[in-house]
Amino acid sequence: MAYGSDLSFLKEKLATAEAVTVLTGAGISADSGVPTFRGTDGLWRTYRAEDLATPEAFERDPRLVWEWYNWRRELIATKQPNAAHAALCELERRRQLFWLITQNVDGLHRAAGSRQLSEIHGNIWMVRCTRCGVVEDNHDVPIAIPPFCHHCNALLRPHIVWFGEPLCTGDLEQCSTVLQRCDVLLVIGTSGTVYPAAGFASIATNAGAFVAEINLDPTPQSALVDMSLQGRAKDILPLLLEPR
Ligand code: BJW
Ligand code: ZN
Repeated sequence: MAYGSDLSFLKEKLATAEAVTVLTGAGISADSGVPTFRGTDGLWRTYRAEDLATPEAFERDPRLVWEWYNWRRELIATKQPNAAHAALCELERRRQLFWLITQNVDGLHRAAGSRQLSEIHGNIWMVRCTRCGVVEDNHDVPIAIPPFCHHCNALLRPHIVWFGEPLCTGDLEQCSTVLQRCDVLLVIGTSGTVYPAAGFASIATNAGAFVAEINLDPTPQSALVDMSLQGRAKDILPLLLEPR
């Protein structure tokens, strides 16, 4: 059997777990054709994070930052959720206590039907006013560059958490609750290098959860988790749902 006894062990853990929490990163959407950040074809190979994904970059050149986000919106608009996104919806459907924490801004978990989730780095399909703070859905592709607020006419920004910006307090509280409470944490397709999410696996471990990582490659987290399954998220996650 592919992935051997580890897979059946994890299935057993999931079957007996009362609460399941999942943390996802760019790797789960890689299977849908959305570029990751740090891989061989990753976005940060071509673009410098500090030129684009920081509040300073936006202050310096909002048009440049919006052009990059518009390009990513155009790309993501052509992509669909894959079997891994679908498997997480099914896991949510089967469980009373389930929570999905995603670092992804592409909205593919929502598109797949996940509802019990926190998008801790925001969502590329939402905009926020730099003056009045209103947050709105915006699916325009292309988006007007730069876009302005319909309420107060100030510049709009992507509703995304950039480097050096704090995550939303409500999201952090929810993450803390579901990491402390879970019996199993699945960490899927993340390089585990961006904080605070990079610290989530150890919070769950310290609280006594069984932590399993699913990733194409080993990561800095591999040594601290209870199990590392190496492979594509879209191949492994559906296997977890098969009958034991
Ligand atoms: C597959 C696969 C397949 C591929 N199947 N797997 C030093 C300097 C400056 C800052 C810091 C610093 N030290 C610490 C910081 C803080 C900083 C940070 O952590 N930086 C590190 C890089 C060092 N963090 C922050 O700034 C955060 N805020 C914060 O800490 O606030 C504190 C504060 C408190 C009070 C007041 C003020 C501040 C915010 C971080 C926000 C990060 N946002 C980004 C960019 C969003 C922009 C956008 O998307 O447009 O979010 S960074 C980028 O990385 C993006 C991702 O969500 C995030 C995580 O990346 P992820 O998902 O792990 O992707 P990859 O590409 O790294 O990995 C993909 C993985 O998938 C790989 O492992 C592959 O092997 C795998 N894979 N195919 C399975 N098919
Ligand atoms: Zn406004």
